[in-house]
Amino acid sequence: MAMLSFEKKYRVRGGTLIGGDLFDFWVGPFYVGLFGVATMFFATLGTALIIYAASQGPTWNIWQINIAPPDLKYGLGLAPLKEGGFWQIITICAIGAFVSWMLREIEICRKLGMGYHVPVAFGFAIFAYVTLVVIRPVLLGAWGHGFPYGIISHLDWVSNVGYQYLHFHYNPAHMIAVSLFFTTTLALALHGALVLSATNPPKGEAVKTPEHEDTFFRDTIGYSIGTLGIHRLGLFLALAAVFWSAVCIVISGPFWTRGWPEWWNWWLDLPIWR
Ligand code: 07D
Ligand code: 07D
Ligand code: U10
Repeated sequence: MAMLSFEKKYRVRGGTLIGGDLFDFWVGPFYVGLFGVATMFFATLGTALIIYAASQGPTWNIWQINIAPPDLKYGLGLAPLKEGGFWQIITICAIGAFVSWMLREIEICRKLGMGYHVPVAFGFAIFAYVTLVVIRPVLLGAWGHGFPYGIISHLDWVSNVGYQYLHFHYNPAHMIAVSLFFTTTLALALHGALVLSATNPPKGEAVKTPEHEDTFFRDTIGYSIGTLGIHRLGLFLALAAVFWSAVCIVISGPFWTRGWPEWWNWWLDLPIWR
């Protein structure tokens, strides 16, 4: 079906989660929906607050703008605007915008009669962000444990928190997450390369079939996961990478307060060595 007639067929009302027909329409290519309006509301307010908070700071240098969370002394309470309050409201706006975006994706999936894989995947990214700015700070008892909003300052936070545990590479969940991220890029490179090699031949040559793709990997490594399987694997690898990232940071502090190299002493302490 050509895209234009397809659009006529599916661009009908229905499939919304709440609100019935309210905002159930398109603006140009964008589906709006109640959650599109909610996304716009939170994103606009959040961005305006970032710009206003930046105007109260010492610099307009895009790399150096820094909107810091409250001092630890405020614990889990509200802070004055210029002492972390902006960060707190911006965090609420960010979560509001991300969750609304995910719900809008769900409505679009429902309209199209598709699975919810994309919103579920985005949910994992939101979960990692919420782990950093809500779950871990709450477990540690202060919003001040969230990361600051700034391009360079958030890198400083990652480095400082890493060294707080002496050597973050020794965090076992970080190892799993890093390996999964590396595996994700390997899988995407193999998949992209394989599909292009089969479906984008030089002019005049025939496009090859999935059997060619299967056979390539059977001849090379003895097994092919298949054309559907590689997409399942890719999604699994990426989501697992983000999940283990959330684990690696949430255990740092709330569940392990010493250096990560020391965690490995359990190996030296095994009774079999005694
Ligand atoms: C390519 C999709 C497009 C998205 C883009 C990001 C903004 C921020 C805000 C001026 C892959 C848009 C950026 C809206 C502008 C202001 C106030 C996605 C693509 C292009 N980081 N991080 C970056 C965020 C965290 C880390 C770049 C966000 C954690 C390291 C960009 C979050 C930790 C490095 C950025 C977030 C961490 C970066 C490129 C949220 C652990 C880099 C991102 C909401 C996860 C790299 C200068 C990219 C860099 C980088 C955005 C969280 C670590 C500015 C929005 C706290 C080590 N991060 N980050 O391409 O060059 O993502 O930094 O959680 O080296 Mg970060
Ligand atoms: C949080 C992003 C969520 C994004 C959302 C969407 C917008 C809209 C709009 C473009 C999780 C935002 C959207 C804003 C934009 C438009 C239009 C993703 C998030 C919701 N590390 N480390 C990780 C590596 C070291 C440390 C994760 C490698 C050092 C700390 C990953 C190395 C020390 C933390 C990872 C390395 C250290 C991490 C990040 C190598 C520092 C974390 C990925 C090769 C001295 C963070 C949950 C991630 C984490 C994290 C990789 C080194 C410290 C596994 C490869 C040794 C403190 N590191 N790291 O989580 O787990 O993505 O966060 O050396 O907190 Mg590490
Ligand atoms: C994949 C694939 C595949 C494909 C694919 C893809 C994966 C099978 C078939 C897709 C992949 C690609 C295209 C490759 C490139 C992608 C990446 C590298 C990923 C990163 C992407 C980007 C960096 C792009 C990011 C762009 C974004 C997020 C778009 C930004 C959009 C907007 C700002 C508009 C969003 C719309 C919303 C929220 C709703 C609609 C709203 C409007 C149109 C505006 C009008 C507003 C209203 C009506 C509401 C009014 C607002 C109110 C009341 C609030 C006001 C509040 C105030 C405070 C003022 O596998 O193969 O091929 O293609």
